[in-house]
Amino acid sequence: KTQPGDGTLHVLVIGAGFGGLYMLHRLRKAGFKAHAYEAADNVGGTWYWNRYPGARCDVESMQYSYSFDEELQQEWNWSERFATQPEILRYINHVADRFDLRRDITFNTRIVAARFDDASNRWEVETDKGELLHAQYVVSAAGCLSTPRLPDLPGLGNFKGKFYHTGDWPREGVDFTGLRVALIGTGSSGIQAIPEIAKQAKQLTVFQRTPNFSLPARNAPLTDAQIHHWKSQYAQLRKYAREETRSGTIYDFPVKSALDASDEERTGEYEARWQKGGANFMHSYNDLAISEAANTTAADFVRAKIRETVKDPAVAEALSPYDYPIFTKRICVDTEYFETYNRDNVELVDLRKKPLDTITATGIHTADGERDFDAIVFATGFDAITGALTSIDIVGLGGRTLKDKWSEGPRAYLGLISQGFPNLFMMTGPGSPSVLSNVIVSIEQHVDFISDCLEHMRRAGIDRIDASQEAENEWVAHVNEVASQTLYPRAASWYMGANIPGKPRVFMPYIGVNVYREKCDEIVRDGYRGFVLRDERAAASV
Ligand code: NA7
Repeated sequence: KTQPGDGTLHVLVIGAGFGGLYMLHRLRKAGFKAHAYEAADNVGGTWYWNRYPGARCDVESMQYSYSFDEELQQEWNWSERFATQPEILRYINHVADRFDLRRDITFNTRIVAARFDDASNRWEVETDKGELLHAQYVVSAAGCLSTPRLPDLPGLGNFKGKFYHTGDWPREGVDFTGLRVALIGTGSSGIQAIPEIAKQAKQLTVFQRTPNFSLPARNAPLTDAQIHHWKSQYAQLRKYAREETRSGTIYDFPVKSALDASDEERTGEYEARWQKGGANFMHSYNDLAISEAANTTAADFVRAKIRETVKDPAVAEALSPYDYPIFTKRICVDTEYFETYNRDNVELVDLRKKPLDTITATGIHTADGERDFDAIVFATGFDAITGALTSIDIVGLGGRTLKDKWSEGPRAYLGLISQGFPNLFMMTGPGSPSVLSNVIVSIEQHVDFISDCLEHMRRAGIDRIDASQEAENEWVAHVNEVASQTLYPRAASWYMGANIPGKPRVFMPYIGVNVYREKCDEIVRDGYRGFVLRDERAAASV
């Protein structure tokens, strides 16, 4: 039996962001009965929720878009080098309409639990409305930076003003005009929001625990020539990004070590890339992520830029990161971030020197006293990579929960299937390139892999796929081995789970979207090596 009857879905997709939408499209094209469930009232995922002022993608728009349909990539026109959140959301809506995807999406419905029934070989999935759904396969496209994290600060419940999280921003927007605003957190979201809120608010006070390295975006409208450059050779450029680059993004790639350049040459190279803008700077030399001596030359350059830009030397010093190598925490890309600290209405509070004690009814109390605020913005990040999965009560074989299995660190073969949770595929899961790649490139690869796999299973009369314990163990060890050859594990970053108290510290993303793809292809050629496939006829005769 290849077609489940009785209302059972072939495939239930969790989420209608970039991942869920393309998954739905591919599955429908392949003739599967698929349906997506989405917590929001519309499509967009991450780009639906993150509506804070200044929200923008820091991968260039000509690259941060789907490549699966030539007409789509030719017809869509991006207006800027780095697209704003509203423009990306318009694009996703366009895709949903163009491929008529909404008719197979249920909105305003959050998946809260999923239990695998061994006997029927089905997932029983529960929604927040108490509805029970049945599916042969579940694909989680619930996102890797989609579970916002509000820190557990004493007294937050007493605050009389309004507070917001950047990752769950009010749909109607927020007007900060005339208000005294506190902003906690200086990761990518904080760094994008700070310059915009500072322009509007009466007073903005930034509470910083760890300073971040940030590069100027040099955003600008796209020119016809730039658009033509991409559109006239999209197929080749996309292929190159997918197959030849570690991050799935094309930059000006380096040819030499930073240590083989003279001081003068190096400064010239860094300056040229700083002026060019965006993450090009990361690719100045080929050893910045692996050699501490090389890395320090880049970090020193950025620290000098901070000192040059920020007029008050004490503030510049507080904004300068020293505790971890540059690029080992997610690099930030900004527009006038450091310049914003020269404004009269902006203050920086260094929480390392003046720790935060408590939130009061009227403001924030730190070691040097209390400041009053009308609003607090939390730019405090996400339970990254695993949060969306562990917040669903997922129960696999033998009644074991995914949360329990992952209590010592997340484990999944290729980041796709965790042993003991058959027929549950994860997109951008732990052990896949996810956040260390242009995530659209990762998503497209996952979707193609999963859809091809389900088609293969249908053809072969196979109705269950799991990972072997051995293959999963080897993959987790391999992900860590690759990371250990770089400087990445040197930072207490959310790549390591270090931003969540009590979360096990394991390096989660796989470095190298191109290598990952090659490995996946090889595994498929070897008959899905490392996966355990069950022949449904054999199973039925047991
Ligand atoms: P991030 O990068 O996790 O940044 C969160 C920031 O919030 C970071 O500066 C944290 O400091 C700070 N933070 C977190 N908890 C606290 C508490 N309790 N007190 C003070 N400061 C705190 O999240 P973003 O949303 O900026 O970016 C996430 C990704 O989304 C981004 O990289 C892009 O890929 C898109 P810490 O460094 O932990 O000391």
